[in-house]
Amino acid sequence: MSHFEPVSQIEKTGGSARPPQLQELYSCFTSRDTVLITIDPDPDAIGSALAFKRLLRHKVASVSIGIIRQIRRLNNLTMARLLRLPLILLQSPDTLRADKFVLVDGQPSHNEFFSQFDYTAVIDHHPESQPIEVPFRDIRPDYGATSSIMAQYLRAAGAEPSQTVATALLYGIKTDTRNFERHTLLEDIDAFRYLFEFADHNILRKVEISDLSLADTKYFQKAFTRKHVVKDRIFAHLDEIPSSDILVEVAEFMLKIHDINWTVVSGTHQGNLIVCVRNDGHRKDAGKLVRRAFGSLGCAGGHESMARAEIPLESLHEIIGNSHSESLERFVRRRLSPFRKY
Ligand SMILES: [Mn+2]
Repeated sequence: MSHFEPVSQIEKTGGSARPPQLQELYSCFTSRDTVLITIDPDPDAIGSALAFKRLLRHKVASVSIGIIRQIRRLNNLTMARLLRLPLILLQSPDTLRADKFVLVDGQPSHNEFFSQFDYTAVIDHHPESQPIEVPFRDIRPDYGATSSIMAQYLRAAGAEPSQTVATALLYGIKTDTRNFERHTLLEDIDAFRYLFEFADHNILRKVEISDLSLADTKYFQKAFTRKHVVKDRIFAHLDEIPSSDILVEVAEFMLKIHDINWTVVSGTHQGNLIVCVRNDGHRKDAGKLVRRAFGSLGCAGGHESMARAEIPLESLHEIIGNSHSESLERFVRRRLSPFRKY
């Protein structure tokens, strides 16, 4: 969950920067407890849960980590596989049995699944959307990642993180702060520096670059075969696509090409033409361009460096007379031509 707007600066320290309340936390658990940590499995949540499990080692009878949905992102699947993460999919009532429940990187009000538990502890960095009444809570909305908070708990407990825990926490911090380009505190950087020497950087690198499935490669092939270069813009139309994610992957990849400052990758999905635009963000406004080009036809918008439009093929039919592949391709290229004046 990312409720943060991008900011391009590192704040010195947050109002909620304070030492972790370790003894208070420990006093909520006894050695007979079986504990279930529930998470929505994104990297920050996974890292935080592993750290919490480490914190409770030898303090309780058992700790398991339950995920409320299957992991689908390929980077996260790669991490789960390479680090052999002990994640249980919470489905049957059987998997939900425990004496105490913990929530990290989320709040009970964030989804219905979480709201069914009586949590003993909640640690999170999202703004408190509804008052959280649990025995132990540590909410620090100014932190870039919950993983940074959890790294502080590990340090306070004198619990050296294993390679697995450190790698997952590091990836959590890198993902949620988008490598410190988004909301970041000095505390996040501090946690990063602390974890760095414990992590497996080969695994981390493989996890970070594992964006593609083998099936995706045919869209790259198509993009390179059908690409049109107009000045510093590259256009590629991929026809029917399984999801718009592949447009993002191709558009971001093609931005690596020297002298290309804009990439425009389009395709059709569920009766819509989807156009994905990327640039380097330097004195450019992709959102504005896309709104001007397509705003009257469907939904269109974005930021300086990234934008997207979705236009129902039905309404396009009226403008271009058909929805043939070549017609759609030409339509996008004309509307986003660097020579077009708006
Ligand atoms: Mn997070």
